[in-house]
Amino acid sequence: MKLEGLELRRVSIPLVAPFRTSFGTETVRDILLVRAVTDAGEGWGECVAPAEPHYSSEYADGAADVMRRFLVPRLLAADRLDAQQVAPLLAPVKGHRMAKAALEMAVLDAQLRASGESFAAYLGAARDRVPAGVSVGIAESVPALLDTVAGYLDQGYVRIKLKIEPGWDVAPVAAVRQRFGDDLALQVDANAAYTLADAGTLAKLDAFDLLLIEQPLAEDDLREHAELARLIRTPVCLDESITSAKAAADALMLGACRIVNIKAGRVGGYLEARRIHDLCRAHGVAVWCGGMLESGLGRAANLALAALPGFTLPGDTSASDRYYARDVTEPFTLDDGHLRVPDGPGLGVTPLAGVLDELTTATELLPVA
Ligand code: OSB
Ligand code: MG
Repeated sequence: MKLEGLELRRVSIPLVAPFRTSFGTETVRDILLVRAVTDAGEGWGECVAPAEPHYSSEYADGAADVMRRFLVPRLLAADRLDAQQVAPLLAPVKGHRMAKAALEMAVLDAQLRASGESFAAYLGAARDRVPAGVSVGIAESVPALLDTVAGYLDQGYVRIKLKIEPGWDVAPVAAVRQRFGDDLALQVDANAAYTLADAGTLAKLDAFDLLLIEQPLAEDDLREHAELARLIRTPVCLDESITSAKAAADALMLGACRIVNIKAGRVGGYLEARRIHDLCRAHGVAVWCGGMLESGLGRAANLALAALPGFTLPGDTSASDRYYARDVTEPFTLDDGHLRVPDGPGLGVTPLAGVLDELTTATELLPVA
């Protein structure tokens, strides 16, 4: 395949409700989409970098900038290109994994659309539907949280994840456990809001039989996570800290986590995500598919990844209407607590031209003529 052009497209999609985490509140997703134009057809990628650098150092404008200046020119210079070559070609540029992941995704989509193979088949999916969990933001009050969780359970979600932060942890978790019972699959995500000095508070969560606690400490606190893991019974799961297969291997060997959240964007792409899956599976470590409030394009790829055999816990792979009233693709819907894994060529979904244009705030085609 020859890459002939790369379109950067910003879309702005209002969330159905504000999403509050320990690092901030989002009311709209300002997403950077990329479209690879090749001699074999086009392909779509979605950059998960949020508008502001609070979850991680990357942010959407920064991702667009590094693509434009450094990444896309390297891909355009290649005579022939396939998805496997994207990461090696971009390796001289340090970091910027979310930007690199989006480009690799677009090239892989173009390649698979051309060959007629689905993301799921290419990655090695073992099933055609995956269980849907839902990530519930920090609420105004405990009664409001209970209402929100009740609504999701009515819709059929099979696992609830509560966002926590200092001051919003033991009480909301206790209330949800009390109201919905011991059978509810329940976990929490701190987005790095605690320090080791909070181990006493976090140990109080042991009483609620949580599936896991996600990223309690800072991204670079691997050693501290290992120490915390010895002080609490709830299994520690890492999200922000797992930036590559190497980081995952380090975390497992250090005892920093027993479970891994895999997000392809955070680790530089779906190929690296699959390597983390393979590593964890070989070590008997459970993984699950995280999310970054993706549009239908990123969601399609996440569902393919979540269908791999090592994804033994439900992911943050929720239905489109949990996020958006109007998505750029046909919406993904819940069916008995599950989402269908797309099986068409490439991502198996395509942007709806009219809706995409209405949601688009800027486009730019590289190289500039
Ligand atoms: O930490 O998993 C996270 C959303 C944006 C950034 C970080 C995270 C999240 C979520 C929601 O928890 C996941 C989703 O439903 O897409
Ligand atoms: Mg997380």
